[in-house]
Amino acid sequence: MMKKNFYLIAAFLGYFNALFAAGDFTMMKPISVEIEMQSSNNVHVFSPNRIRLETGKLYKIRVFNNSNEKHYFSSKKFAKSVFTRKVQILKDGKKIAEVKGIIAEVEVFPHSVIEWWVVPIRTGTFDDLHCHVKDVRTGKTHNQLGMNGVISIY
Ligand SMILES: [Cu+2]
Repeated sequence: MMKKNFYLIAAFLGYFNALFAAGDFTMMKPISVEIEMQSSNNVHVFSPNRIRLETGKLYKIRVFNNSNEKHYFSSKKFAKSVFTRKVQILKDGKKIAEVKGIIAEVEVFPHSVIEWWVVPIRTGTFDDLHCHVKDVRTGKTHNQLGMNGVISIY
């Protein structure tokens, strides 16, 4: 699987170089997509819970957690279908860190925001977006309580 991803990324970078030979990929402007992690009592949701992206474009997926609990933004199918440029971690609206490399999922702490910068490289409809944090009162996962969604790449 790792090898397959490597070839996909290599193919993508080759394609990208051919398209923007005179440009600089790192200077490309991202398209901002905002997703809020919401939770109160027994309701846990991603808003929106349907996300639509296109291959070959750079996205800055801003994941906000304004709730009092931590949440995961986890979709293995999505993670395997994008090239991650970086994950930016913000504190009080200011960047405090950038993480680079292959990212499988992100966890966002209460009242925090992260930015997952990606370029989708494979099309598909990925129905495995979920949060696997366990709710202590009900014993159910946030996924079971509604915190899930679908990411489509065209
Ligand atoms: Cu959650």
